[in-house]
Amino acid sequence: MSHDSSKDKTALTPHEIRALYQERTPEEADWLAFGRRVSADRRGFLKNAGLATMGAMLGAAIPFHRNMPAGLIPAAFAQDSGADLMQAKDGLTLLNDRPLNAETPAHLLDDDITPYARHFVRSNGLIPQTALDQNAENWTLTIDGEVEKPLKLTIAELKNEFETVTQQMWLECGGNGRAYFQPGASGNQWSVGAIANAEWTGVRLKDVLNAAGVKSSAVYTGHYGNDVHLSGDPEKVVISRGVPIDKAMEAENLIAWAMNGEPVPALHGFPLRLLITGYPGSASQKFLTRIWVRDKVHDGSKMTGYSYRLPAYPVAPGTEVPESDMEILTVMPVKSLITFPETGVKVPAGQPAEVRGHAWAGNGDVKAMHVSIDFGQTWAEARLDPPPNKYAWQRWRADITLPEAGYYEVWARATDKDGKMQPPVVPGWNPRGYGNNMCHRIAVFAA
Ligand SMILES: Nc1nc2c(c(=O)[nH]1)N[C@H]1C(S)=C(S)[C@@H](COP(=O)(O)O)O[C@H]1N2
Ligand SMILES: [Mo]
Repeated sequence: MSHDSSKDKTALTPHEIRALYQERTPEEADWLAFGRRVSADRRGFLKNAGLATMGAMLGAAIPFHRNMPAGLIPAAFAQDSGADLMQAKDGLTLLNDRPLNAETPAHLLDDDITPYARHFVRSNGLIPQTALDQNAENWTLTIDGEVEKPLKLTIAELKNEFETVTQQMWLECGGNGRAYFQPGASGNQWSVGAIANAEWTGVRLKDVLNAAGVKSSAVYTGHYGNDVHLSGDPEKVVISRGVPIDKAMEAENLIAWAMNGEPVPALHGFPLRLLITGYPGSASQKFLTRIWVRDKVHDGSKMTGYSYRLPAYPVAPGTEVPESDMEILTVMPVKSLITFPETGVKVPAGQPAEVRGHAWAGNGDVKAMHVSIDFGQTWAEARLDPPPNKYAWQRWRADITLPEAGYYEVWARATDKDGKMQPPVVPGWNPRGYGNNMCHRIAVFAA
């Protein structure tokens, strides 16, 4: 394809535009894509035909075009809508397409190992070009900061120099259940489906940190990826969270290159992603490029303010909590899902019917599982399998018999190893709607 003809400029697709900016200097790409010339002060004013070209492609005039720096790909072109990537997903509910966020209805999460097609997607920025192109050729992971020997590892070195581990790991967004808070909280309105349990392959985070030699001054990790900020500004960090160093050194955390036996898909962090167990999903950096070992609590993007933070004390719904009273959300609370049957199902009255799902807890194992068919008046113990490995979710099953025709609800309640249970109502209101672990319930009609 030739980009040199001025006639067919409007024919460039967003993909072709991105390719130009990858292959050429920003100035060349500006000129080739839009006829934009760099002015003497290098701010690259768009003029005449170039401005008209970009405006035509955007479908709108650009009032502040004089402020657009050279080499800035308009964010509107910086990524395809994502619809193409979502086509391989099966039955997910799209909450936002820019950034791409989609959750999975509970009844589609019945598999023990969540297939790619049903794994929720949570993006804070745009999927990086390297992931879209499945290009891991020059990928490196840097470990630096409070370490004896900073490392810069290729994926081949990770694979060759450390023991490979494959294990199931659940991953839940800290905002899962946000939709049920009253008053509501801003952000993606996740209902129950920002949870999944895939099988991940990689190396232990602990082994890599030990190879770098963690200094006694280490306090926290800070994670970085190469995804693109929604503004398109390469200087802005999309999200950079971290965990206390003791948590980071837990044996089950992984730096993974494969999910369910395939290279980590673009939507889930190609080519490398971190998996921190038991913490909100935001600690599990996708598109992982760097782990900065800090001598203080990490203060990266979305570590501070109200992001992924809870009030240090219980507050009444709607309270304005001062920022200084907010604490980092760490261990995720105990929780469960009913994945079979689907809500609204009809079952015969007076006959046993199977109900089943999964249970998980941020502090490790789930100890017990109960179900109720009478709005929480009585609870019957369900059969609960041990996890195949620590921090995989656990299968539970129960047989229920609905005594006569009518409307029932099945409620499910998990109890963790410390005896903490899921509440029947939304717990702990907080300004941004994190950590809702209320019992999952489904409607069942007996006939
Ligand atoms: N680089 C990067 N890593 C990230 C995110 C992101 O936007 N960018 N989102 C985080 C959040 S908030 C969650 S819940 C999980 C979601 O992982 P998934 O999209 O693979 O389900 O990734 C985390 N890691
Ligand atoms: Mo999240």
